[in-house]
Amino acid sequence: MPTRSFTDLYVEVQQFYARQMRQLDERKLEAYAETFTDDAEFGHTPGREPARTRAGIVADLREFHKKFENDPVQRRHWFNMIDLEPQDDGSMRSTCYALVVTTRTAGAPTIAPSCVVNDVIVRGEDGNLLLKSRRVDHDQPF
Ligand code: SDN
Repeated sequence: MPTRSFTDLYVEVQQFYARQMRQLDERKLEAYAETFTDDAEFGHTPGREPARTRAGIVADLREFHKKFENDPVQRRHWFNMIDLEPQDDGSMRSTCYALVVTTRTAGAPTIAPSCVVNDVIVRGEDGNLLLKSRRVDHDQPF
């Protein structure tokens, strides 16, 4: 197993997030769910039961996106301020900021919600990074 510097890990996590969030924003929900472990837990909205397992994540995101069926929007999740804390067991805690930018055909883009993302990142058997859990906290309570 090659040893990785913190810089290597940090860049790897940035690339992981860039690919992952583009998959979500392009509504490639199966591909997005594949970036989680199969027993993962994912909560994106306070007060809503977190989704569990990859299949559960796909079903939950399908349900969530129904509200845009008659409202074609482009959503983009912008990640920044990634604070990475490697753990003794080889996992990593990652805390970062996320802004959701929504663009419609007319009008100015809206920026909401403003979130803090709490991830636990592990390495899968093939060596790729996977999320064991993701909890998204929103700055503005509903
Ligand atoms: O995957 C994420 C999300 C996310 O999936 C979100 C969803 O709706 C589906 C990573 C980082 C941040 C987020 C944030 C959200 C926001 C959430 C609620 C909403 O947009 O109204």
